[in-house]
Amino acid sequence: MSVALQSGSVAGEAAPTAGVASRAADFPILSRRVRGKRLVYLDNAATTQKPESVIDAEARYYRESNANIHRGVHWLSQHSTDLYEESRERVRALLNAQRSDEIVFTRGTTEAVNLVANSWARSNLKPGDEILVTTMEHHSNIVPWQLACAQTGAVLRVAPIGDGGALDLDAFDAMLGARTRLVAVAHVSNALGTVNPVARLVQRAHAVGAMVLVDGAQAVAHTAVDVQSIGCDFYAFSGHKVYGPTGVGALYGRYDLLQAMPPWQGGGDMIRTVAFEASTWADAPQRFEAGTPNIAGVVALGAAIDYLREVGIERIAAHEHALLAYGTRALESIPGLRLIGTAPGKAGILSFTIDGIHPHDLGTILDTEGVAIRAGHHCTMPLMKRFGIPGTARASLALYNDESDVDALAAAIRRAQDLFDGR
Ligand code: 7TS
Repeated sequence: MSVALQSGSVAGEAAPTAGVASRAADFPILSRRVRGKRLVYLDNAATTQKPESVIDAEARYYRESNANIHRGVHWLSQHSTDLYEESRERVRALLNAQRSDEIVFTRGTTEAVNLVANSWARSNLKPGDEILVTTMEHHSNIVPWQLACAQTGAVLRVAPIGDGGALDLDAFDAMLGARTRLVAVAHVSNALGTVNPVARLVQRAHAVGAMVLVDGAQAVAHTAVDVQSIGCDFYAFSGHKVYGPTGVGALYGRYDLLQAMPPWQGGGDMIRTVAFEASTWADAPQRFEAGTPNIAGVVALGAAIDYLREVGIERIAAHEHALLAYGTRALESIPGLRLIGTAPGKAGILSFTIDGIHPHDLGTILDTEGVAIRAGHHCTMPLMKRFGIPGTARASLALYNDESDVDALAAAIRRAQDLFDGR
């Protein structure tokens, strides 16, 4: 993958994003071939590839540092605990949380949302209370709330979106009221790329006394996140979408809230005392980290955060925005292609349908060309219903993509169209 230079740069002056895509060299998998072709990896919203430094960190942990944490008196256990807790501090810094004990390690975004649904929602909601989500939510920010509603008698409400895929802010405001106890909203939509104005939504929600959980799964690798300036009560993300390993992620929660919440899973490490009569709980965040966690994953997530900061999140964002503009122009020039999700300021996601070709067929044909995209409902079935379609084809960008990847995508789509025309 060549270095993508941005148009508009002054001669002799490096464009702010120059060199970002050249970091593709840091990702071993990107040099492999797939089906005899160069791998063009455009499924980054599903999971990102991992740089050598992250792969190394996980392997090095097992080679040099492996021991269980928080309970050992021996040196290795203390060392392992230090590495684990250093990653908590890295996540704190990444999200600009006030304190590291506002960071709970989880298996990922899904588990983080389930934690809040099982702990906060089950202990705070009563019949008639409302949880407000939006039409564009991922299933993992819908189903846990449906379960919590079934358990508490609370009601799930849904703020609509416009045809371009932007949240209808007036409708959102109108749906907030004295019954609204929680707003759960994506920072960035995985199927549309829409970036929600989360700070504004938080302001309005707080004005009626509602808590706000932001699903940051698609945001953290693509934009700087500051939970203090957003003002949210909870923020969730997954390690594997930020160049880190699978099976690890984090929940940010305001400390006073976490400290007032009951545990949702019991076991070792989350207790203060255990007796058969009654047990007492550790403080947050340990209260929510029952059992041996994914220690190696947490350590490698720390390495992924180091990597993000080294490349520079602002540079990554600028690079992806420029590439999105390039990709939008390339796809718009293809006859019969309809972009789904055209909200202003959207993130690096190109979701589309093609007249006469089912998204799954398109995905399969593109795969034969080495172009990896995703096809289907993207775990947003209600959103697909809103657009009256079964699914889309989706190309999603990361820091290592460049114009040659987008060109390969466009060329492969045109070849698929030729194939279908010639049936
Ligand atoms: N929220 C959003 C907005 C997501 O995009 C995803 C995963 C999740 C939550 C769940 O994250 P997990 O790491 O806990 O699974 N999105 C996708 C996707 O778009 N394609 O595959 C997974």
